[in-house]
Amino acid sequence: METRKNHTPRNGIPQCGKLWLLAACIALAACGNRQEAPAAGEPQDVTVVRIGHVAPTTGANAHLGKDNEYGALLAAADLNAEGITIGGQKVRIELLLEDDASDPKQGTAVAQKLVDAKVSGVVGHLNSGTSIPASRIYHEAGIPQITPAATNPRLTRQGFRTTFRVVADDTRLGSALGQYAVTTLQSKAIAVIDDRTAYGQGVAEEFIKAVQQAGGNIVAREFTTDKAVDFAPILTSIKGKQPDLIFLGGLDAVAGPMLKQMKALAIDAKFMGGDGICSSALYRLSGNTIADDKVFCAEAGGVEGVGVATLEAFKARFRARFGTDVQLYAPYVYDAVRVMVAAMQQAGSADPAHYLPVLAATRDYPGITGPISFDEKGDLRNGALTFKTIRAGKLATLAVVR
Ligand code: ABU
Repeated sequence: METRKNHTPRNGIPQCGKLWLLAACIALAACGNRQEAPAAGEPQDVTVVRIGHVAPTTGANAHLGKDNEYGALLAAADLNAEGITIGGQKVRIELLLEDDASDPKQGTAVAQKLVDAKVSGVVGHLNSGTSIPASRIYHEAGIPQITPAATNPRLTRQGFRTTFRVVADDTRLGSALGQYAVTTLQSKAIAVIDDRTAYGQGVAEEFIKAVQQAGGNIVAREFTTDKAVDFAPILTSIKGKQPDLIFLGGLDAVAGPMLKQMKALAIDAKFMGGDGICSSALYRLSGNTIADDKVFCAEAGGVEGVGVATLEAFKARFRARFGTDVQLYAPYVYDAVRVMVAAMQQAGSADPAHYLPVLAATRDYPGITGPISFDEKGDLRNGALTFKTIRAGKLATLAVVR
């Protein structure tokens, strides 16, 4: 156990020097201490700080969820290898990994589980549809939550001081993609499909607004679900409207099969989506059917200049460690864990009450995904968007915009 004295210092660790206080200290630790005793065999002067991580590691989005989990594991491994201290105490970061299966009910259940486990903070969730309901639970418990992926604007517009996001939101994403479709890709007749999730519906609506403002025409509006596998009826209907571009509000697990079925139906339109389709897995999920410069998407972040080499070095390290490429959000997860721990270090405490204001005041934290500053809502200030296409089966960067 850590050295204990008869007061609770700013770092939130109850410390006891007198035996008669031990019972009270143990009770206090159970109630509010966010740092745990070292594991068996671990040096006794190390305290454990627990951070929750949530993503869908089962179901259709499991490949994205595992990617996130690996990003968190790499951040924790790096921090532990660096031998960090918080409030002058040696610390080991321990992750509590949870699976929400992209399901809002499971999302709130695991959020409550992490609150009950008294984690110091949570990185996640991946989906807007799980992040939004879970954010209330973290807010009520006063526990900071940083999403590395959920882009629905509502998430950070609930007045919760505990909610943070290290990517751009769908207002920016949908709007930039709508303009890009009309002005850069010169699309005139555009069909829009969304999967009725918080993300898919939101990004599609922002996209439509921007297309119409830029003078493009929406010639078809269709809906599917994030569980659907047969898109032939809506694609057949869309084909009759002869669009030159089809936009999907949804994730790569829907986009991949949809692209395959577009090919089968001889639909030659370009295909566009938000960050949710902008993954290394999309080509595989499409049955390797994507021709060069036919699919366009935007990652809700990005780096330029020297930042590109830093990010590429991370991706190489990730590949060497996990034997797989970064799929999409792992670098943002890595940054989310590290920026949270940096706030704890600066505050000298892993107690949310102490480090939350420091986290909120983060300015220009040097992340591998670019500088991180939060605005008053907990959103990333001045984040980039990276427009990408697929060439020779791989994502290729077209432009980074701010
Ligand atoms: N940002 C796309 C994937 C996650 C989500 O917002 O649901």
